[in-house]
Amino acid sequence: MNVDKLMLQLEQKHPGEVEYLQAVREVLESIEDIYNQNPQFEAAGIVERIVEPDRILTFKVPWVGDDGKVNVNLAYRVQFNNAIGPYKGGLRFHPSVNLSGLKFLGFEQIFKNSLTTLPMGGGKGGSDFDPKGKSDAEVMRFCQGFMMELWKFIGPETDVPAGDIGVGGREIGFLYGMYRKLARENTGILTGKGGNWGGSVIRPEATGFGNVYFAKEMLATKSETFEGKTVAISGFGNVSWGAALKATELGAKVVAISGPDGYIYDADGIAGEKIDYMLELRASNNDVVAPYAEKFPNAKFFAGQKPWNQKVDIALPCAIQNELNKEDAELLVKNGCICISEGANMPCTPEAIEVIQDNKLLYGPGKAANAGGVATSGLEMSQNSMKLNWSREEVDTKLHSIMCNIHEACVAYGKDATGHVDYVKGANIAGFLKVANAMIDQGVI
Ligand code: NDP
Ligand code: 2IT
Repeated sequence: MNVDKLMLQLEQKHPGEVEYLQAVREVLESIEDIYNQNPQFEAAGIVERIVEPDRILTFKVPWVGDDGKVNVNLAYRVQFNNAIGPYKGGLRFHPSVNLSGLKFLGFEQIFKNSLTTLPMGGGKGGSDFDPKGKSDAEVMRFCQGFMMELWKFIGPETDVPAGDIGVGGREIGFLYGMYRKLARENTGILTGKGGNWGGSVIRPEATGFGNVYFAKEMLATKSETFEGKTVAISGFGNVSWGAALKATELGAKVVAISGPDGYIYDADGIAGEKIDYMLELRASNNDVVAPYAEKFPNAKFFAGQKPWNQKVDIALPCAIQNELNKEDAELLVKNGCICISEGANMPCTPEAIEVIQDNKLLYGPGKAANAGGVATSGLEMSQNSMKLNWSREEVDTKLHSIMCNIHEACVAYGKDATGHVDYVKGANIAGFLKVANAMIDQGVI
């Protein structure tokens, strides 16, 4: 394999799909050596096959607003690779959703899901529908319209969607209700379900908890812990909420959290009732963080800024792709940050990653560090298959051990002669090998 040549061909085939091409290049660069040392991969055309999705479903979702007007949104499901299990990955409802974004997310999901050691292939879907500012009834009608089309293409052994940005418990409920009606079945076709209709405990917290568990393992390689450390987190969504809870529990102080309007800095730490207040703000359907500084006057609000210009020990980007750029990385390094662990998918730009790695910070890439969410989805699927529910302690113990195993896999494939661990390389190689070997075992299909 020649990465530059392959990338040139892909750029010609998929012009303008910037995020997808970015995600593919990173993986190919990591696996290049191991790929070329093992000619069976080239012989089976693994790279040419793995970079293209098995299929992409595109459909429209017409729905009626509360004002009686008809709206039409575009929707997709990218079924990327199912060599090791049913397609698995979230649904994103956000105005920025387009095919390039979903292809990058579906591609990353192949390797992330492989790293969890659970039998899940890679997929992703979503729509440019914006749940923000919509009434519950509007969200329900949209979700019902979305599922009216998608239900034919998913199933517990075929494709199992879940949440992502803009898709949480409420949306999963509306989607599940429509599936159940159309298919006349109660099966585990979605994860992130409610606790009394097939959901798993810990799934809401799992991505954030898992991210902190992964960072804890990285810190331990330097004989460090979360105890007494300061933490900055971006986004105030599902992932950042779980990360803030767990980091606080482990003795760290979360001093900055951002929303789309800017970030708040609270030297006293954002914990307890303050996290509850953040949840209230989020439930307001605006996702703003500014009012926090009015309620807790020791805190300061920085309009339109990112939390990466604060001096912190640990940074957890948990909002969206390409949100932490080269300048942000330089600031974090300059201010003495020792660890960056990605709760979001691909939040650091390639230039930022270069700065972070050149300065040898502990850096956990999303496909390893945020795999706790989908891992717990896998545990939800197991419970659905058995028609049993595990306790909170059982699920959390399994999640913790999966995150430790992912960390070990990254170390196994990412450690160099000096003892430094390149977690990007480690995660990409470990995730790739399992899927590639499965594809070889199963022939050219
Ligand atoms: P949520 O919808 O719960 O929250 C995301 C929040 O981040 C929204 O409030 C959004 O606001 C805000 N946001 C968007 N862009 C920015 C920005 N540039 N700066 C600050 N805030 C911003 O999504 P999740 O928490 O579920 O997802 C967050 C990230 O984690 C995504 O990258 C997702 O792919 C990833 N992830 C999620 C998993 C899960 O289980 N949910 C699992 C693994 C990864 P707005 O709507 O205004 O843009
Ligand atoms: O990016 C992700 O891993 C998710 N949004 C969770 C996917 C899942 O199927 O739980």
